[in-house]
Amino acid sequence: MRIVVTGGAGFIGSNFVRSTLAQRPDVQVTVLDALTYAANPANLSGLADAYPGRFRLVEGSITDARLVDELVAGADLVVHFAAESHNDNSLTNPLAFITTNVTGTAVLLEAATTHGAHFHHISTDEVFGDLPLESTEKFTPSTPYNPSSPYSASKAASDHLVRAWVRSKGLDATISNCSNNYGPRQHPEKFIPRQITGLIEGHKPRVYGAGLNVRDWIHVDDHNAAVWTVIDKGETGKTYLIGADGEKTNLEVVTALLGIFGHPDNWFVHVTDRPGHDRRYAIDASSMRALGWRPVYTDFAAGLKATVDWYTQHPQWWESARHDAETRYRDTEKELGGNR
Ligand code: NAD
Ligand code: TDX
Repeated sequence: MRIVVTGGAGFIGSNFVRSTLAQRPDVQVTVLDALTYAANPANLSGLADAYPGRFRLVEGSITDARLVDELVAGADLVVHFAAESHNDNSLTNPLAFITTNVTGTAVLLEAATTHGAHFHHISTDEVFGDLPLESTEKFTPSTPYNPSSPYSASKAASDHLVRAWVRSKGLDATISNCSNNYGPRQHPEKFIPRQITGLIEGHKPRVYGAGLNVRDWIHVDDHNAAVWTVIDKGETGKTYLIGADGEKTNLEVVTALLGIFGHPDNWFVHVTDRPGHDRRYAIDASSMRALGWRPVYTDFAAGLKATVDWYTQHPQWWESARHDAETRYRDTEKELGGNR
C-alpha cells in the first residue's frame, strides 16, 4: 500500500509515520510537509535508512496543486494531518489557518477524487465548540458544529468540504475527530510540553484564567491506532470520534506535573485567559469501540511521566522551538495585551 501522509513532520503525523513503518511492513510512506515552524525534521531523521525504499519526505505545501496531484497520483491512500494547529496563533494570524486548513484540504480532495485514492481526514473535537463545565454531556457524531476560534472554524470548514466531496464528487473518504493529544514530539507551544519544558528550565507553569477548563486527554499512539482502525474498518462518508475518557482540568494536569518535578501544588502562575477559551471537551468514542479499538494508555499519570522523561532526555529537540514559541507569546502580549 502506498500512502501519502500530509503533515508527517509534525507531532501526531510523525508518530503516525514511525508506528506505521514499524508495524506495517506492506506500507510505503511519502510525507508531504511544508516544514513550517511546527515541524521538526528530527522527527523523521533516520527513517529513510531504517526502512529502505519505504520512506521519503517531500518538502512542499498542500496548497501546491501541481505537486499534490503528482504525489497523490501514485497513492492508494492519503492520510491528512497537515494543518496550522495552535488556537492561540489563530487569534493573531488567522489567514494562515484558512489557507492551509481550508484551501489546502480542498486541493487534496480534488487530487484524491481525480486519482481514486481513499482519503482519511484528521480533525478535532473542537469543531463542536465546548460543553458546560458542570455536565456529563459528551460530543457525539451528531453534535451540531459550533466552533469558537479561527483554528476550530477552519477545521470545521475542512470537515464540511470532505463531506461535500463524498456526496457530490464520489470521493471515498472517512473523517475522525479526536480529543487533545499528548506524548513525545509535541511542539512546546502547546499546554503540556510548554509546562514540561518550562519546568525543566526552572520556570513556573503558566495557567490560563482559573485553570478550570477541561480537556479530554488521549496518548498520541492511541489516537494513531484508532486512525488505522478507521482506515481498515470504517465506512465511507462516516465520521468517527476518537477519545479515551481522559477528562482533566488544566489545574489537575499542572498539579500532576508539579508532583513529578517535586514542587508544591501552588508553584504556578495564573496568566491572562485565552479569548473565547472553550470550557470543556469530552468525547463519546462508542463509534470507535464498536470497531474494536481500545486505548492502551489508560493510566494518564504513567503516560505523563513517560512524556516528561522523553522531554528530559531530548533537550536538543525542543530548546530552540521553545525559545521561538515563548517569543511568539511575548509578541501576542504586545498585540492583545495581558501576560501569557
Ligand atoms: P502540528 O502543528 O504538530 O503539525 C502540523 C504539521 O503540518 C507540521 O509538520 C507542519 O509543517 C505541517 N504543515 C502546516 N502547514 C502545511 C502546509 N500548508 N502544507 C504541508 N504541511 C503543512 O500539528 P499536530 O498537533 O500534529 O496536529 C495534526 C493534525 O491533527 C491537525 O490536523 C490537527 O488539527 C489535528 N488534531 C490535533 C490534536 C492535538 O491535540 N494536537 C487533536 C485533534 C486533532
Ligand atoms: O500555556 C498555556 N496555559 C494554559 O492554561 C497553554 C499553551 C494552554 N493552556 C490551556 C488552554 C487549554 O485549555 O491548556 C489547554 C490546552 O491548550 P492547548 O495545548 O493550546 O490545546 P487546545 O487549545 O485544547 O487545542 C489542542 O487540542 C485540540 C490542539 O492544540 C489542537 O490542535 C487540537 O485540535
